[in-house]
Amino acid sequence: MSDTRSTIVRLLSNMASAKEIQQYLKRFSQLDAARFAVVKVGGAILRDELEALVSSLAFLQQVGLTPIVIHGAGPQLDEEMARAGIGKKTVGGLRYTDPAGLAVVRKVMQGENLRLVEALQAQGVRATSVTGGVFECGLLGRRKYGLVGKVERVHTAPIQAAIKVGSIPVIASLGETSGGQILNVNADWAANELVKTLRPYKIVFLTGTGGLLDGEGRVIDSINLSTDYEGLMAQPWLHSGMKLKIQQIHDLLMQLPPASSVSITRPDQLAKELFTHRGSGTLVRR
Ligand code: X2W
Repeated sequence: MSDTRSTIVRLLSNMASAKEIQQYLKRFSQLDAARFAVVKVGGAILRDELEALVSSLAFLQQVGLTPIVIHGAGPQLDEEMARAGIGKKTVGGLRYTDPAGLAVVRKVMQGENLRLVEALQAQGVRATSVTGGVFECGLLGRRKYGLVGKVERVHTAPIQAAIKVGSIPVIASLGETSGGQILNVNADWAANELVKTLRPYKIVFLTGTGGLLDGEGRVIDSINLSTDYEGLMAQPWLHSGMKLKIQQIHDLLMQLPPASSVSITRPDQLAKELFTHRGSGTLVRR
């Protein structure tokens, strides 16, 4: 069975009616093409779930939609740096990046970007590699973080050019200063800046966990920030990575129109998230 058909069958077996799917399709196809969705893909997904990711993105292109993909490469960087004998140091969840580390970041980011683009193209999906020219950055703090960027401006021209020809832009989280110095940018931060500039209808973070997890490791269905945020942040079981993630989503949503929401799900659940009322993973609203 083709990837598209198997995706549709999976969708239907997840109890979405054709009518429901059509409703969403109609809504999405009426949007300006660049405002459909920003999909952030963590490095772990590229490593472990590339096939599911590719078939979900292929499906979207087959129904005429063009998501904007932004990816990281965290685990791959850990591995490659260890191999190069560069110790890992993080400051507040960000990787301290010295010049030797930056060389690894550039190589690995470009490699992972190309791997995804080639995997998409091998399935007949039009995809464009974007590894520079989008995130104009300043240094976050040279002494504290090294060559880590803080996004100051997002240049959308390379993204718009891809979308115009129906090609999925696949963007690496690399930044550069106005003087041309390449910088390491946290992929969640890069995704957030992209979202603030493009203001898409859907914001999706694809993670291996398939959502935000509660104290027992179960996926939390939905979080309403206006009622749940303070209580959630005070939970002893909420580990620091998750806390940072929720904080970032909170800050992002506060800068977007009130109806905006963020979904966190798995790549094989992307279509279900986009085309069904029930969605999948965790839905965060403000
Ligand atoms: C990140 C960029 C990669 C990333 C890093 O070096 O790990 C900083 O921390 P994931 O897979 O989406 O976590 N940059 C400055 O964010 O990848």
